Amino acid sequence: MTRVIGHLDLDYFYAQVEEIGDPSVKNVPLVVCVFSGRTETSGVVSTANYRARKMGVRSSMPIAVAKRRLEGTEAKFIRMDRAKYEAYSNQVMDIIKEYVDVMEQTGIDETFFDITRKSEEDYAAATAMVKDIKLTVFEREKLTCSVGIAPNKVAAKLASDFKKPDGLTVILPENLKAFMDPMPVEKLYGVGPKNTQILKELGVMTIGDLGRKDLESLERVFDRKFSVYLHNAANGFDDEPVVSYIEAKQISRIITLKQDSGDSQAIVAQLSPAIEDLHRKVIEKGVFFRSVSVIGILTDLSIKTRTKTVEVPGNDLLSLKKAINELLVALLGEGVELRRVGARVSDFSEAKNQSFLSEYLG
Ligand code: DGT
Ligand code: CA
Ligand code: CA
Repeated sequence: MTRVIGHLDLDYFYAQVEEIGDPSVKNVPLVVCVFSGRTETSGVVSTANYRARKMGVRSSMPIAVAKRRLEGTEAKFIRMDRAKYEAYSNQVMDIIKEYVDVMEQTGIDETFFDITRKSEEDYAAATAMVKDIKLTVFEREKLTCSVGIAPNKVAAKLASDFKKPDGLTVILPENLKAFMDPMPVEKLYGVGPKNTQILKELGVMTIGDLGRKDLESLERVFDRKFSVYLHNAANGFDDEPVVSYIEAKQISRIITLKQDSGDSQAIVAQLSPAIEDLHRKVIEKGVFFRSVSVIGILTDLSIKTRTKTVEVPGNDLLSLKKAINELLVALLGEGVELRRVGARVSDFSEAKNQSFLSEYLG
């Protein structure tokens, strides 16, 4: 079977949403800022439109630096409004869901999807389907995105990043190696800055270089599982299924950590916005949940889950955070490092008596 896997990423997402709200900013450099509040310019750039990027503005750059680069222009600096972007994100994800067999959302503005069955394994049909998805997202939400289609997730992710903005890159199975080989090795999914450094010291610059390394020499520097993953992925073999974390009977959010970590406090700090987002969804759906889970994706890409179930269903944010913290500490107690981490609630019942809230998971 040849799989047909897609990866979709919305273009300059937060800034694009801001352009919808105020079309007058479309023709000027636009910077979405996370103000820390200390002084008028303290804080960092969340993202910027392409006009601002052309002048050297980048995500996570200090706002003061961005201001200097955009001096003398009519640049606009806007405060980040995450709730607004989440609303757009949810709308877009709902559109994609209508088209695909399975969807795995991996961030506020990106998702994997599997359309093997819907396209009957035909890349021409798949391409037409994705064009339709892009058109519908644009017509309904006025947002552009970039999409990659390929026989596996690793390649689909590379493909969505290949042409931006408003790109569509289709990698046919027979072109997979030719497409991947010249790419810088750090673009390969799962290869973070630390591993890139190690690989470069081995003389591995491109994915092609990595594919030519034999397994034994990789195993000298990485553990077996990760070595096998690297070797296979670089040669175009990746069986990782598209897994829907968000099924009808559960709600979940998953994030990729800024760097691999085994420190529960550092992880919770990064996971918090996702937990709050998940909680908003719970309230929106009007459900109580009985089970809370933490999903950890380890550095070797294996998955560990911890679940806590209680008698009395609830939907209280503080208790939810407390439960996730406990589960995470238990999971990390085994001495593992996480690459990605997620939170999930399940076992739903209809929300009714709000007085249960404070007791939940207490
Ligand atoms: P793209 O995909 O290259 O057209 O540009 P974006 O802006 O969509 O970049 P992406 O996909 O990496 O990130 C999606 C959103 O996440 C982005 O619009 C703003 C937010 N974001 C990305 N990087 C940072 C960061 O370093 N700090 C903060 N606060 N937000 C970020
Ligand atoms: Ca994006
Ligand atoms: Ca993204």
